Amino acid sequence: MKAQFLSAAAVLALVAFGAQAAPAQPSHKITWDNRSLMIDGKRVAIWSGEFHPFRLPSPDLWRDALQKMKATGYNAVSVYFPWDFYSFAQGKYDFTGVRDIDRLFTIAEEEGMYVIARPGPYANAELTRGGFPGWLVNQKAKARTDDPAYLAAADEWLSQIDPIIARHQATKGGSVIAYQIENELLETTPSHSRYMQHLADKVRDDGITIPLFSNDIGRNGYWVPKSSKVEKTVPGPTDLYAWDSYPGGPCMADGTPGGLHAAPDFGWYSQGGAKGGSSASPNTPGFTSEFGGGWFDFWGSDGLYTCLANRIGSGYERVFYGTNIANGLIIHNVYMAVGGTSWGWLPGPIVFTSYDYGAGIDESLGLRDKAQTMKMIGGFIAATGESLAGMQKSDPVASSNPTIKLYHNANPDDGSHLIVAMHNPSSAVTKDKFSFSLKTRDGAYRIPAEGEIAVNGQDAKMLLADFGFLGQHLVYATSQLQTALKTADGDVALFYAPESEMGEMVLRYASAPKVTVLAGQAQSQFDAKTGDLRLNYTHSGIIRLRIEGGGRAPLTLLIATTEIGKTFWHDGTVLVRGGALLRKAKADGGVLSLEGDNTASETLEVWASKPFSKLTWNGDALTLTKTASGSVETSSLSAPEPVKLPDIWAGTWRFQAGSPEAARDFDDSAWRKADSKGGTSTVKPPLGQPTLTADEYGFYNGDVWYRGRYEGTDAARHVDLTYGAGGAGMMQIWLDGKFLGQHELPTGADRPQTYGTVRFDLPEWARKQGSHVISVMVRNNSHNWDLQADDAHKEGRGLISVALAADTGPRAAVPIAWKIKGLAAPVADTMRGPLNNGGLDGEIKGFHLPGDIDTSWKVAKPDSVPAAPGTYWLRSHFDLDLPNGDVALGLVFGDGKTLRSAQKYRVLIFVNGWNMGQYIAHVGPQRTFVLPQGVLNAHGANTIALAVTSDGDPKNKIEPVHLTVLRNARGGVGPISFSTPSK
Ligand code: IPT
Repeated sequence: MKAQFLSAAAVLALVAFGAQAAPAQPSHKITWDNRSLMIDGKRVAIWSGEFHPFRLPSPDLWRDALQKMKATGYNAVSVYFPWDFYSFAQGKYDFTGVRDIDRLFTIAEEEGMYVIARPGPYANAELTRGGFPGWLVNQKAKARTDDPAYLAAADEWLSQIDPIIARHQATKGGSVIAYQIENELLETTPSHSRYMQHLADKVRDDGITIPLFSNDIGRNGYWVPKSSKVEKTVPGPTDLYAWDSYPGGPCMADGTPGGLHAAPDFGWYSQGGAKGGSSASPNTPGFTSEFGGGWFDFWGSDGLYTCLANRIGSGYERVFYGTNIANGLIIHNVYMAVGGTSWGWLPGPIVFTSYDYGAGIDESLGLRDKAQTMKMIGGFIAATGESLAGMQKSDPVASSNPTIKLYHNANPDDGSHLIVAMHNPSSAVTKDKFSFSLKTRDGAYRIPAEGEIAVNGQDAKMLLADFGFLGQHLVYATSQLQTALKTADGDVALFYAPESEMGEMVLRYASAPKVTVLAGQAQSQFDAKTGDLRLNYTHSGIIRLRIEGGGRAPLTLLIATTEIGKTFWHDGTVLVRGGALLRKAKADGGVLSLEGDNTASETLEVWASKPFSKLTWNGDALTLTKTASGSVETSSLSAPEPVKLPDIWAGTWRFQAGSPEAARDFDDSAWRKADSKGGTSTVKPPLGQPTLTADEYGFYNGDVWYRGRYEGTDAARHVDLTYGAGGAGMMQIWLDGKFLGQHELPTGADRPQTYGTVRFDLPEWARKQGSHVISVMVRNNSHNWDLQADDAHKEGRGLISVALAADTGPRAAVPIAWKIKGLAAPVADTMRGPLNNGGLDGEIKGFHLPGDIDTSWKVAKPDSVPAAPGTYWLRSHFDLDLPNGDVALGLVFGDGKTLRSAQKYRVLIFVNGWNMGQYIAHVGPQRTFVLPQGVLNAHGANTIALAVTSDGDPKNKIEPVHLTVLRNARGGVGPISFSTPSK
């Protein structure tokens, strides 16, 4: 029933549940049953979060992201590898710099994180073409089928990426534990089945020996392992069955939260019958390969990320992820754990630049409150380890109050019990109290013996019974376990519950132990008959107890409020209260070196598994005072130094016009003729017209220009255009150098229009005989993704059709001879890659790059530059000298608050040559653009170049821009290399 995989991983088996180093071992196995994965026979819960390195063009910060994930409770990271990010052209791939995924895997290994690899070939992920490379759009073969041409292309990609994954898989000493083939393939015809089989065969041929799975688009029972043999499911070439779900409830377009949803039972407690969940694949562990950790936001919304971060926030995490844990979904990936930036032309047509996602770790890599909650849930998972991963559904346990439902699981191997308590339905937010009766090996109990347990608001509780930890034995507790640590001075355990709730905890001893209340208030009583020591207390601050004797190692119990629990950091070797982040702890010869971040001058309280007499924080020695709790209190940490930012708006700006292609006599002799009759676009020109779409000519990303010549005729009174431009895309048109106008695709819905039709009237003189030139610029806001597997990514971009028309009657069959210009693939900029630029004149000339290209440009006040329709460029240079640490900056347009401006214009933002996004003033909602260090030179010169596009009306001038500090913490991941060459 289960496959076995040999591996040579050394560190892997332990990274999840503690950082004790182990000797390297020659080989490891990944196995599984219907409860969990096992690594070397040891059960593990895979508590994973999604992170997109391609959405963070600063590889040194990948380590920052992974350290923050680990510190907030994750033991695994799931990563898409979008094909187009790595493919410059057919047959041409690059894995250097921001595409150096070998480095990503190495960082994951060094940081002790398991990896789930998702190389597609299809990704989705709100990316242009769902991650398909531009050149694939020109393939006639239907994508994601077994058409040989498509399979050959997919194989080309897998041949590139698989060897990198293969050498980092757990079975070869790396940390990659699972491999996803395809993504959400909802077509299940024989052709699609053969395609899936082909992928699996290819991946195995490439030396991948870790378990394979796919990501079912919901719990449909698609692509379940063939051995499952469950009726109505679709078998696939998989080892594990996995699916995604986003059940959290929406935020409305106006930024207010929609109604609360109840958490669905997707596993052991599902009423779903044959299909789905564990029942669809009875021999494999519950596995959700994407479970909502936020959602994306769209052009023209009212700005949803703050709402999403709260709606899919701490309460949601406890209720929904708690329900998942109760349901046995023990391979669990939160999408997204870390927000990102869809820089350049990465974003799919719906989304704007920020892919913050309302994630726990925001786009700038700051920790939201919900990340602190994840730290507590992850701490629970780490502390319960094999017990939790070995649980099964157990007998129903009745709640004394029907407004509360209880899930009851138990581990048949070690006898431990898990009760997950929440409202019934779980969408309720009332305050309810309950008790329950439970029989364990320790006896039969009414829990709690005194009073009741509360669930207040959107919350859930994961409670343990008959649970052994360290050398202690927990009979039960109504407070939740956050972490436990063995120290030289005895054991330490941290429990929590919301402020002012009653708590009860029973521990088992051979004889009466001595109980000392060190801080706060708690009552204890010992029952000599059972050996039960019962503690009763009300959660307030931190209650500290020291329990000695009774046949066990001394135990320091810390019982905190939930809010105070969030201030603790733990990594299996230390427990630290205070600080903004704990990155690393190293104990060596009595010196404990801590690395982490702090945003203020504060003290730390520290417990450690190894004795120490000296303690450093980021290398600074601190003085220590012993406490009665077996910890030390440190002297104050140094506060971060203030960040001094230049006022870039007040700096020197230089100006250059940027739409020379509009001029009647512009020399387009080097442009390609657009006269193809073929093409793969799903939208076609009328019969007789040439194919104008940009892909047909090898221009896949960004802006594209057309020039068409025709002979004047009285019938040419209007020009009708159909163009494809993605969400919030636009076009501008000139006749003989005169601006006729522009058109923008409507926005404000999360399924925007991606192509449109528009008519412009032609001036009187255009009807005159003689040659006329139409110039058109199309701002291509990317290709559709292919979620439905219907080749939607092939919908054409650029011009689709153009016809001259008379006032009435049929369109004039006036031939137009077209030429086209974009940025041809493969791009010359191999550092920034194929998605950084389009075909603006300034992009081709390098106006966006750092260096001194602008020395001959006119100095201008940026908001008073000569107004002309089209695009103009503004450039400025500024120096930075940021304090070392975790310092994140953003670029803000206007006041940073107004959702949409009265001014109508859009800007491509280039920082040191990197296209860090698109600002559309009147569409919104994004006004602050995250600029990571690495793209920014934190200690030296920086160049900003703005390509501003408008109709030239002076009232549509650019708003002031300024830099802003998004976060300033002392500490950080270390120096971030700035490797942009000066040109
Ligand atoms: C699912 C995709 O697998 C993922 O790539 C991403 O698009 C995500 O959702 C949404 O952010 S799509 C599914 C919700 C239909």
